[in-house]
Amino acid sequence: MFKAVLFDLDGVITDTAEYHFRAWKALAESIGIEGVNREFNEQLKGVARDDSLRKILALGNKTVSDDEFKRLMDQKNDNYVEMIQDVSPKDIYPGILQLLKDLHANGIKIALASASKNGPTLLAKMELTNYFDAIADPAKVAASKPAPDIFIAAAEGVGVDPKDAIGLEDSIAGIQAIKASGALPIGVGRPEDLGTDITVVPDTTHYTFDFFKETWEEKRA
Ligand code: B16
Ligand code: MG
Repeated sequence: MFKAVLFDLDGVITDTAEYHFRAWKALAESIGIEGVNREFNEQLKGVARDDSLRKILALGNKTVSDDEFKRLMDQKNDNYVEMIQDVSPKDIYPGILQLLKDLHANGIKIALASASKNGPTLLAKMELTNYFDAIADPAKVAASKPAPDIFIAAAEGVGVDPKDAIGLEDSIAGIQAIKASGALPIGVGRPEDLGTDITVVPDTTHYTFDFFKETWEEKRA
């Protein structure tokens, strides 16, 4: 049986992946870069703020000074932070609260493995902080997703070997990170985006304790 579940946040616990997309699109357009559409956005999902900006600048064949780079990251984040002001418990994706309760009741550790520096603020706004036994700090990990570091840190935070954990993700970078950590990925989204070699569910209503037990039995037992 698995001992921990490592949660991504944006796109797994709530719909903030959509706000990240809108904020990056607006930022790109403000510097004359078109093409940050939903297809391109799949490459940004789960990717840290600086790495996301690098990908967008590469898309537009643009180079900027270090000062300008920092200013652009701040501009995107200020816009994003404004968008998430009204996030509340109503915005928790269907099934997630019940899942957290069931995991807790069954002694399964719960950890956050989000790349977002806004993660703790969002958990607080959704009144979910108390369910988490550990929150990995993305500022303290060496390499961002698709590197496994944040999932390894999240597992360490709850004293569990990543091999004994399930990782939840909506992004291809995050799925790669989970695989590299040794945890078992269960993706939410489309197999064509996340891979046909792993378990992928279409939405978070499928994220149930029973389904996780079945999947673990099937893949790991
Ligand atoms: P921030 P996750 C990721 O969160 C987002 O998917 C990604 O779009 C964002 O750029 C990244 O966090 C950094 O977020 O700019 O708020 O620090 O999916 O890992 O929960
Ligand atoms: Mg995500």
